[in-house]
Amino acid sequence: MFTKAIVRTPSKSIVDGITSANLGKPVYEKALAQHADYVEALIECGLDVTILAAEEDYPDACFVEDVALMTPHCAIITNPGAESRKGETQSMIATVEDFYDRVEFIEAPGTVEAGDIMMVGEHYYIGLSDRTNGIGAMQMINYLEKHGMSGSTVNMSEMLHLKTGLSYLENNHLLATGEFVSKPEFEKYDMLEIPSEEEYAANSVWVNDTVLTPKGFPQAKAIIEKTGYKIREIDVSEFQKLDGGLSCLSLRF
Ligand code: CIR
Repeated sequence: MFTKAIVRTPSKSIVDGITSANLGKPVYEKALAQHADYVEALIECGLDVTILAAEEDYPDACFVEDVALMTPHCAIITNPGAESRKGETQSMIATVEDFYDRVEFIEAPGTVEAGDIMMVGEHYYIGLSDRTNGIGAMQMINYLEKHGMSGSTVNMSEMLHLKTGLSYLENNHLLATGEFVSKPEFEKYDMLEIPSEEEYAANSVWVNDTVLTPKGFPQAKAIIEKTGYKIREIDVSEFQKLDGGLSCLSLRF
């Protein structure tokens, strides 16, 4: 069960966020409205939501998931691989310290963006992406082990982050698309394969037996419905324009 979440209000500078999508620039006012509905959905799931102020200097700062890993035993502040995102950690430190006594830090030359980290119970899968390197992943695994958990790396080559194409929905359910469908390390899970035309919805989020999923992906919705969870759709089109999925918009713990 999660009890809390941290989000950050999108800034006007969101129009300058990093993107590889060819979907145009996000519309600030629409992003704000969609973000408010996202917060509402987290509240509906029973979470206390801390809403951090927008940071104009960091266009991607609303994607808070990438700058910290919140575990039941400690928090780890990351060192984002994207140059323009490194400074996002500064203001997150104080917030995380409000909730955790034990806070660890990924140090250069290690880089980690926590969108590359998928929690399955006490084990954490860490994708080796363009944003998360081997040194960062090893630091992360050392911290996890220090605090009684475990981690392992996953090679990947197609997606931005591990959770761009993979979401653990508890009870052994694993939502997957693209390169992750055939990875041997995920064979033990009940794989719910999302077809490539709806791959964006492979980034969905389990929150206390509700699955938050992006609006507009009917095949994915039908697949997730098979798990028996309640589904809450959220329109996140403006964040999709920046390669951001549902999970990226919050830290849940
Ligand atoms: C970026 O490229 O860093 C942002 N535009 C999107 C980050 C999405 N975060 C995530 O998948 N965890």
